Amino acid sequence: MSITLHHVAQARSFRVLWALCELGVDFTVEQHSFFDGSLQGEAFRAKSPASRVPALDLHGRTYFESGAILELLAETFDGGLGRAVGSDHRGAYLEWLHFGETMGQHLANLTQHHIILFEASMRSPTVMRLEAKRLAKCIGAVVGAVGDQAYLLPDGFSMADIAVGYALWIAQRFVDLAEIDGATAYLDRLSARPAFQAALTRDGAAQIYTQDFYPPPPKEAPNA
Ligand SMILES: N[C@@H](CCC(=O)N[C@@H](CS)C(=O)NCC(=O)O)C(=O)O
Repeated sequence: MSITLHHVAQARSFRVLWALCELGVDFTVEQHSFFDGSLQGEAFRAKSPASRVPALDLHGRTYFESGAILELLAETFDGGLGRAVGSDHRGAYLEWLHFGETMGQHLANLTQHHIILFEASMRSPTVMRLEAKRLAKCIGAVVGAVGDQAYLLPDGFSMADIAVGYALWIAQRFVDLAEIDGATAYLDRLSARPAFQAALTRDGAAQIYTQDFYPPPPKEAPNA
């Protein structure tokens, strides 16, 4: 049975792209765009009810929600990327896998304010600064959990690293990782994985982030 990933370059569907590369399964990538209206049509809404990516056609059914898809892939394919019910690190595995979306909410707000809301009057400098700080705090939590380990869990790489690692890969555009001990080293370790590099070759042309860094707006001096 065929596997098709519905993907927008740089979007959360990259998590699934990376996971499929880690698992070494055959799949097709169907590239979509946020700007041509195709995600808003009925055909795509039948795959993903809020017209979001990722959607994954897998063995005759379509799934949405990147975290759920990562869990499902870990349960469907051998690869040791999940942690079974009752196993030692199951709780931490689920916590960090879903923490990817705690980071995701800050990324979504930052993306909206820096990129989507293109007129200055639409943007809130306060939100931009606050969300960058909140995201930095999340990154601190992640590297605190990694500590001296290579990855989030003591028994090695898992889907949790993919969920959080994607968020960290995008987060470097809004937060200076050099200011958070261990953050660059963890991201370097993740992005050096052959499957991450393979996923990058299938990601497609940048659609969302065209700058390497989007600095938070400076605080205005009082009485300015
Ligand atoms: N929690 C969902 C979020 C999916 C999501 O919001 N995807 C974004 C791309 S990163 C999207 O498709 N946005 C289109 C829109 O908001 O209309 C997941 O992890 O799959």
